[in-house]
Amino acid sequence: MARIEVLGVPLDLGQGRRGVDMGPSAIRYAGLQDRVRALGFEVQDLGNVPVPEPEAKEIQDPKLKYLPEIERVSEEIAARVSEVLKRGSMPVILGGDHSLAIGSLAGVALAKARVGVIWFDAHGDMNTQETTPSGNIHGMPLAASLGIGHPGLTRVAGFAPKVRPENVVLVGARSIDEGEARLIRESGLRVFTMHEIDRQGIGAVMEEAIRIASQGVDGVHLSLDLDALDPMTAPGVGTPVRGGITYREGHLAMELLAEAGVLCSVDVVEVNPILDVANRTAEMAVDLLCSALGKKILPDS
Ligand code: 6HN
Ligand code: MN
Ligand code: MN
Ligand code: MN
Repeated sequence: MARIEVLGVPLDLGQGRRGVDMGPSAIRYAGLQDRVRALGFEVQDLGNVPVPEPEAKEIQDPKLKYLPEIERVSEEIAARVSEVLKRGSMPVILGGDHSLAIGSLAGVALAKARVGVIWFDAHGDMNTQETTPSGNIHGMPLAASLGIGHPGLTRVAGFAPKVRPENVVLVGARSIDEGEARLIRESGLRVFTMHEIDRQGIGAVMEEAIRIASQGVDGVHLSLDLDALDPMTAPGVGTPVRGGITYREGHLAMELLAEAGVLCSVDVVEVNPILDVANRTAEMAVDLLCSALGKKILPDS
């Protein structure tokens, strides 16, 4: 029986709004463990990685806010995630802001020779200290994983890059900063914006996304930023952008991923219960995760 190990990362240093550090609790409160067990998985919760409070720290570089703290947390996440994979379990990392993906992908890349990535997001997360409009590191994790940006972020776990652009797909984008648009074009990763989803449909987009991410790899990492979804469905996020993926598109996307049988690890990030309506976003996160893990409306047996 397949085993899932859950790791919470109450990280809010990568962005400016408090509350996303409560994401792991909110997702657990939404019934994560029972819901995943009901699918037939063995589930172990490893608890949370320790994360410093922003009030106890000072910002040193306004273009890379809380860089030393995020580096340290990333190293810890990387070590923990690679251990989970080496035990033969699937890590599910609960955020926390999206900067935690620097560490989680580093951990996956430590354990696997070659990994593909499907990055669900309203944003590009392809900024660097040179292009960032905010100085928030949660706008940089995809760039960092591709080896672009500050060495403190790109060289987590002692090596770079973690993934090759030909195996990276960004799905759901609709808010890309000027500088990161240039980096996206130069890096050569594949982007399916909301425009492509509207034109081709989420089914066709996901089939192509899965094909690209899984070509020649030992596993595909899903980095699920809840702001990829429309704010009507997932209001509890720090950087909402209207015009996003619907409830049904989100589920179909996850179901196709489950059918492909390529997933090795998952991040669920940017859930902010303080900004939410009655924990709706964490519940959506658990619903989507269950679909990604194979939940069907009408089970086979
Ligand atoms: N996220 N592009 C904006 C920035 O500040 O760099 C927003 C980033 C949002 C990141 O949602 O994970
Ligand atoms: Mn905190
Ligand atoms: Mn993101
Ligand atoms: Mn985002």
